Amino acid sequence: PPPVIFEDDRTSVTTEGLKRAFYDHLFYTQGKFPEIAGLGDYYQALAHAVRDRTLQRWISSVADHTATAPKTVAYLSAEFLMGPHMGNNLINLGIYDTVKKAVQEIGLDLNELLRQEEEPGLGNGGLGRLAACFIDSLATAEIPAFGYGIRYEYGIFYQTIMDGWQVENTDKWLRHGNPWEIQRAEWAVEVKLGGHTEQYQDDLGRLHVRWAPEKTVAGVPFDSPIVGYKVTTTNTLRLWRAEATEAFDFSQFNRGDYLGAVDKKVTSENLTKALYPNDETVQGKELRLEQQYFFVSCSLQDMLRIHKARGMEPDTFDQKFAIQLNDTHPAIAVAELMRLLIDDNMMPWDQAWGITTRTFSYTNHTLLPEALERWPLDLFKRILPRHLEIIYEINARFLNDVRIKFLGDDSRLARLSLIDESGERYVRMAHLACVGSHTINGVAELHSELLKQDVLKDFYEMWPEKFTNVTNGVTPRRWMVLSNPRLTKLVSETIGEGWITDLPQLSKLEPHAEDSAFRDSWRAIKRANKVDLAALILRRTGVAVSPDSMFDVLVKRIHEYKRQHLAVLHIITLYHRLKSGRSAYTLPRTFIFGGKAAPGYTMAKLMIKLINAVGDVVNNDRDVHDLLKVVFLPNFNVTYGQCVYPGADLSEQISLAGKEASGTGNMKFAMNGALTIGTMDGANIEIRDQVKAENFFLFGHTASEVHDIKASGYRPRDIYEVNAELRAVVDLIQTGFFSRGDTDVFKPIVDNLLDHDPYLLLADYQSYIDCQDVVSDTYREADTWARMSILNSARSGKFSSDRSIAEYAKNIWKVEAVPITLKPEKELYM
Ligand code: 8GP
Repeated sequence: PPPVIFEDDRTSVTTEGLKRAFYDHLFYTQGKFPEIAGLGDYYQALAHAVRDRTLQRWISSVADHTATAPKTVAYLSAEFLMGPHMGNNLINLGIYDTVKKAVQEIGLDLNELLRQEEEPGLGNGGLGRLAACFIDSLATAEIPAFGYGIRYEYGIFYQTIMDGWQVENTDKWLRHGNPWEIQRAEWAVEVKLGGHTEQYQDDLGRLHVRWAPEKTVAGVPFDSPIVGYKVTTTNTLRLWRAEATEAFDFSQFNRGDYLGAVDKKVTSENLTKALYPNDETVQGKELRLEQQYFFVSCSLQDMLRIHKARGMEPDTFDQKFAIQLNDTHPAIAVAELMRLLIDDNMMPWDQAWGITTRTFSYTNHTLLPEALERWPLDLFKRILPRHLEIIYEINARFLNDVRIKFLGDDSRLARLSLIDESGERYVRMAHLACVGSHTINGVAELHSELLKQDVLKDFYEMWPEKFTNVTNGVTPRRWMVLSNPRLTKLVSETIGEGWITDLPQLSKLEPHAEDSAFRDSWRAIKRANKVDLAALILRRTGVAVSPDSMFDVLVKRIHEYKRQHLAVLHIITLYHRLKSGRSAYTLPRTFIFGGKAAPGYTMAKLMIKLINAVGDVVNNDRDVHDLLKVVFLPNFNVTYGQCVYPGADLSEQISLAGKEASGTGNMKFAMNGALTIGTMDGANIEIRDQVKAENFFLFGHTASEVHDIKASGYRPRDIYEVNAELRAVVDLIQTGFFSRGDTDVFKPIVDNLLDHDPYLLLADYQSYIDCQDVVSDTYREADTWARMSILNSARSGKFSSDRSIAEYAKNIWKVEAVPITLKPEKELYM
């Protein structure tokens, strides 16, 4: 039935107003009427109606920021793994329930509409998702901020599983358009690439350098609103898309080479075509360096434009912008800001360098050596000739300081140099980031310590005062309120709603752990969430799992250091015990895996195949009596995470100590009441500190023990020889039991474990198995488990990204909240 209410208020949030807006957009935006519209149209109509409701706040924020020019954060990140926008916007706008009702009255189901959204998967994993949580917290804290990144046409690949193997498919997330973005063609900028540099004299006879590029591409910004939770502040996520510059098209066109011009156009647009799907390994590809430089140059030019538009000169830039480098992907910004200040704004070197080093700070996200970015010098010079000159100059001045501080220490000079000259020459991006930043931080206490002791030791000795820690966090808006409405309702009814923006208030739940009625409600919620998760699993894998079994979950990128295969050794251990009649009763467990392997990472792909192969055998063996189920949920992403974390009983955080910088999934699980089995790694240590040892299942060697084991010559095969149960387990894989007798498939895994085992699976095996036995015994005591579950959630307050952002704001960025007054629409558009 058509709506009847017509209001003047174009962004009314009454049910009637929302229904009217929905029909308006179905008609005027989608060009459809109900009889021919599909679910996709309904989603788009609703999305536009919701976007309209962000605009009054968004424009009010921009208007205030423009007028008062407050110090602004620019979070530079090659990845923003946002996940679906709609649900989050409904929560943060405070209109979830009204919209649900409006949609219902129209005869539709909000959840079904939410499922229509193609999630923007513009990130690989932890690093990209952290950026998304951080911009949510920035807006909620009312801090003026931009997220700057790349608008990849194809995000992280879509994973399917065929015959147990990962298959990658392109992620066509933009195929139905993106209602959450506004293209700002008028703020496009030009980015140079390649060519050479030349010196010239100005009218006063001073020498300058000019960059004569081989080509230029245009960067076009696409803006999405980032609405703070129940505040007016709405910040901007500005993602850049590469396009051909008009100048280019024309020059070729005029020479009559029309197809050549089109070809060039395609080449330019290739720049932002696809996200590199590698998590923690570098791909020394030219296109990747171009992507990095492209978005950095676009973003810095944009900030300088805004700065000038606010009536200020470049010499005050550092007072108005704090730029965070999310890992080294944007580290070229240090040289680019220097170039813009020196070459384009004619600023003297020392002044420019002062501004630059007061502007940047750098977050490191990994200790893995294979993730440290370095670019072959020749490649770098070919693409960024001017930046190489600037880097040489930065390096010369820097090494001079080193020489003075550590006289006579030549090997230190070689270690610290921005240029690696030990063999083929490389530009070291982490070094550039360290030299150009006033603050350097790791993402959990252990990680920040290890940075100082190991990866960045020489920089720590040079500038100890630059180093600090900011432990990661995750946004409770997406990861509790949106993902777990049942728990949110119970918690808010029990302690009020303050926890949503002040997560430590969850501690008020602690006394309720002793209340049996509360524990019953708590368990009923977990059970209902497990029913939902079981339904998702059935839909995506065809495997029926019982919500009465323990849901034991390991979801994250697939990597040897994260040790998904250690969890597989545990599964096979239980299976072997059942088959050999060694345990009369095993607790029913459902092992749920999810995560993507980098397409070129053979071992990680083999780990996926192993999980599926074991699942095939175990799930179908009648002797097991459905006590064990193993599922691999394909294409784990933010959307699935929202169903997985709330439905987990046990969170597996089993990386080798000293390898996982922080982890953030561990925090999402704990908040939602899962207990953790984990090593002393990353933020696990801090989670255990908070929830207390008795509510955490700890196993494995510590980082310093790992160091000692390796130093004294680790021989994994010795462990295999003496541990009979482990031997039986490895032999099952080795003899082809899970591969229909094929002894070749899993040979690389087995050989690696027995002869190298760089991630010490065998050294941690027994401790893990023993710990898992304790987990099973504890889970059998449903009441004990519920108490522990409540305490985990109640004590997870530290792990809100609001806390992380408050620390960055106060200690690193020196920025403050700028409350925004909502202006009447009429005032804004007149
Ligand atoms: C990740 C770390 O592995 C993880 O421990 C941490 O929680 C997360 O960053 C956020 O700090 N690192 C990466 O995701 C990473 O290095 N990704 C590569 C794509 C660069």
